[in-house]
Amino acid sequence: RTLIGQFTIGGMTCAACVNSVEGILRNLPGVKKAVVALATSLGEVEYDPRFISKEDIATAIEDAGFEASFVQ
Ligand code: 9UX
Repeated sequence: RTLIGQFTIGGMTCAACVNSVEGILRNLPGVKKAVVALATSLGEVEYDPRFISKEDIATAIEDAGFEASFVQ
């Protein structure tokens, strides 16, 4: 199973922030793909809901010092 989660990510100010958030996301269990865009503050994550929830993905972003909210 694969779901797509879209997040608005606050607090990213440079390209290294983007790499950092992508790295965090890609290392989470159940995350198959993660793309983060600095210009739009958007992150799109493909994940398997058997291993991780949208809420847990947002919490991981916040634990890294950024703000995360769900799109839609
Ligand atoms: Mo850039 Mo981001 O110098 O956590 S890495 S602001």
